Amino acid sequence: MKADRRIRLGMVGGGEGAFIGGVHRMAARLDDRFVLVAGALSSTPEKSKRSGAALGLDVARSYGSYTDMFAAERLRPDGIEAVSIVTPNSSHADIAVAALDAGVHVLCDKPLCTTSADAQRIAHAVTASGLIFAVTYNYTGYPMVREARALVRDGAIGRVRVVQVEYAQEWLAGPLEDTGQKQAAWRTDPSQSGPGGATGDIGTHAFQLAEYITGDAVSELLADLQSFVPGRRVDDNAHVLLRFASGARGALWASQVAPGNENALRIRIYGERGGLEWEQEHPNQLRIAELGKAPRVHTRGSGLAHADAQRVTRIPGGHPEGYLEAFATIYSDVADAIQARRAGASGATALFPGIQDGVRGVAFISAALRSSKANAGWVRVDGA
Ligand code: SOE
Repeated sequence: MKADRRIRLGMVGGGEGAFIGGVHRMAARLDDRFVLVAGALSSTPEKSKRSGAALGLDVARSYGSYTDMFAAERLRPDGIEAVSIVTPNSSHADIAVAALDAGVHVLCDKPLCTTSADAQRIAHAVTASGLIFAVTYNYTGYPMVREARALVRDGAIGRVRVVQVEYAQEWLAGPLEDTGQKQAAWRTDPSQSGPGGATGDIGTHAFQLAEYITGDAVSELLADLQSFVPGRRVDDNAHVLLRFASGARGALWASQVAPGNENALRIRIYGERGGLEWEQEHPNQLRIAELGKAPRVHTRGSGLAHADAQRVTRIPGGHPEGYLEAFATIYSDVADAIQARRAGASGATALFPGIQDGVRGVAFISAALRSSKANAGWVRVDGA
C-alpha cells in the first residue's frame, strides 16, 4: 500500500459556531496536501468533543484542550506534524509556543497575537525550534497579488512613491455584538481580540499587503482611530498615514462601519514609471498603467502572467478563482516547505507570510494605537 504523503494536521479552535476554522479546513484540503487527524476544537471539553464528532474525527484524537492534544500526539508515531490555530487572537501566543515546544509546525490565523511582548516570545520560539511558522494573511495567496509583487520587484512601475491601501466593511456599522452574534462579540471584546478593532481585524491585512507587494517596510505612521458605534470598546474606523523606509508615502483606511462595502480590500501602488491596482472583490484582474502607454489588465490564468502567479493558478483563465483558492495557496506553500524539510532540503524561497509578517502586524496595531490615543503624531513601527 502506498504511504500517505499528506501532512497530518491538528486544529485548535474552529468548533461549533466558528467561521474561520471551517475556512482553514477547506483550504487545507483543497490541494489534498493535509489530512485533519486531531483537534481541540472548542473552549470547553464537551463542546470540543462534540465538534470533533461532527467532523468525523477519531474520538481518541478529539481532545478537551490543546495541552492534552500536544502531549498525547507527541507520543504517537502517527502524531500531528502541523497545527492550525484558529482561536480568538488573545489565545494565539500560548498555543503557538506550546505547539513549537511540542515540535509541531504552525499555521496561525492573523493577527499573530495581541502584544509586542508575545510577538517576540513566539518569534524566539520559532527560531529556537527551527520549525515552519505561517500567519494566514490569506490575501497574499491570490495569483494577481503574487503578480503585483513580482512586477514591483522586476521594476515594472519603477521606484515606488505612493501606496494607497484600504479595507472597508459594513458589517459592524451597528452594535451587532450586543445581539450575541459570536463573530462580532469576540472581535469587539479587547480581552479576546486585543486592543485593536478594525485595526487588528482588517487593518493588519491591508498593512501586510502593502509591505508584501512593495517589499518595503513601513517605518513610521500617524493614526486617527475612532469607535463610531456607541459603547464599542475597540476602534471601528482607522485612517493611517504611512512612511516607508524607502521614502515612499502611503495611506491606509480600515473601516467596519462603511455601508455598501463587504470585503472591499483594495490596493493602489504608484511608482516613477507606472501604477498598479488590485481589488479583492475582483481578484482575477490586476490593472497596470505604464506612463506613455495605454493601461492594461493582467488576468489570472492567461498564460502571460509571471511565473509566481502561474505557479499558484489552478484552473484556466475566465473560470474565476477566489477566496478559498487563495487561502489554500498559503496551505500548499506551507506543505511544500514541510515536505522539503522532510526531504532534508531547506526549500525554495517561501512566498507565504511567516513569523516576520506576524510580528510586523502586531507592531502596526500597537503603533496605530499609540499614535492615535495620545494624539502622539508620528510614531515608529517597531518590530524588525
Ligand atoms: C471579519 O471581519 C473577517 O472575517 C476578518 O476576521 C478576516 O480576517 C477578514 O479577512 C475578513 O473579515
